Amino acid sequence: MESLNQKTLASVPGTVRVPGTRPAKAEILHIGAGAFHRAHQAVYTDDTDWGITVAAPRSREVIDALAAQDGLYTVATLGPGGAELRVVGSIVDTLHIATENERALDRIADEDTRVVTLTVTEKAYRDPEGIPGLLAAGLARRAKESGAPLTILCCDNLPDNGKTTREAVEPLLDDATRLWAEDNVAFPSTMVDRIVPASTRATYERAAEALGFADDAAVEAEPFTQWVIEDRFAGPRPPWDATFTDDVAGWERLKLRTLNGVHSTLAYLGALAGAETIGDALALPGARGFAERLIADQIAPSFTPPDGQSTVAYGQAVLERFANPGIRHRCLQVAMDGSQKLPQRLFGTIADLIAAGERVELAALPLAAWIRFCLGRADDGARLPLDDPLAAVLRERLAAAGGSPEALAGAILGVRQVVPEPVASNAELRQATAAWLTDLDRHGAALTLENL
Ligand code: CS2
Repeated sequence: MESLNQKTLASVPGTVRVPGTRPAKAEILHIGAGAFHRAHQAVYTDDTDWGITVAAPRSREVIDALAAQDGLYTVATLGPGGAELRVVGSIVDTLHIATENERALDRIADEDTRVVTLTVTEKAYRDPEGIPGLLAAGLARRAKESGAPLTILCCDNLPDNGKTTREAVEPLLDDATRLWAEDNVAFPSTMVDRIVPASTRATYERAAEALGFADDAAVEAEPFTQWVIEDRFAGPRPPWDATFTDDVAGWERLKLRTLNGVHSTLAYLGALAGAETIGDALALPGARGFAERLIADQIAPSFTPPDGQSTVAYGQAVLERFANPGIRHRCLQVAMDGSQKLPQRLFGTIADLIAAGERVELAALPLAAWIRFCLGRADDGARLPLDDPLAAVLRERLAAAGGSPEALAGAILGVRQVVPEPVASNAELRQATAAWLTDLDRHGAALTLENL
């Protein structure tokens, strides 16, 4: 089968939306070629006349597929009425950082580059040799060459993600670049939202069938999409149809604690119970009721949502999105990197509940489910992969704790890089976690949920 590309685009059937005039250059350098970028920022950009160079840090599979297709690929939106397909044309160039480091630095320095966007996962900001180092070296070159202002926009699910990015990059700058950056580089915070499962064979087959051409970079996503951006750009702002605001922190907290918090909760409980997807986990008897209680009794009282928002109503909408039968988001995909995700998804909630003198018993169940997940066996004895940068630390601590639930809870609560005070030393939380661990061990996750 011939591939989708600029030439074959003209023969794509009218049922698939196609881009008009493609952008002539890339004002945006995006780092991280994952499915999320292709279904989120690249789609927002496709509705403008700006273009993107997409850079992959390591794996070159996606950018090679994109390059062979002149940057074109399909997004399938999977709603209740079936799939709606659209070819996206905003990506005009690709770059492989591992083998083209110089070109990557040139692109950061290039005055035509106005914005650098990032989807590199939570853990990438902790590795000074990785993306922060690249950004710092690129900024040094930019400061020396054009000196043109630049916005660096983190689109990863971290709280205060602009500040997190700035704090990862700033210490790596030499004095002259730091001085220049103070006035010329902005790190706005953002809240990004769209459920985008990893592409599977079904994704590629659906795209090929609709297009009549092969598409090795196709992605699929839910209909919902949202982007809230702190309105603090250095230099021009892309004309994205996003919400620009002065206060993005409230939106980040609402999304991280509610959507992502419940996502991780369902991922661990679901994986233990043998559910394949988040939708399957939510359909377990008792799971939806538990998710609703977790939102109403623990997540909602932990913070004040942005003006006009209700955490409970937002949570209900999130659960509807999780139940979308078109979206097959695997529990194991959401479960990965728990040590990097749970601080902002769960421990922040627990810390604020403790500070407010509230009970934390229900919030201890997702923690217990994560601990049991880290032990590596589902309830039916099947092996569960621990895909986490701290896997070795977590395993070692659990092994040293022996089998008692109290000791297991204490072992994980004691991981300083992950669990903040006062969460780590809270006796009620530790006891509740141990009690849930006992339940999970005796009855399994499915029955624990059903018995709630
Ligand atoms: C998910 C997110 O994989 C995960 O950890 O919780 O990718 C989630 O789907 C997105 O944040 C939704 O916007």
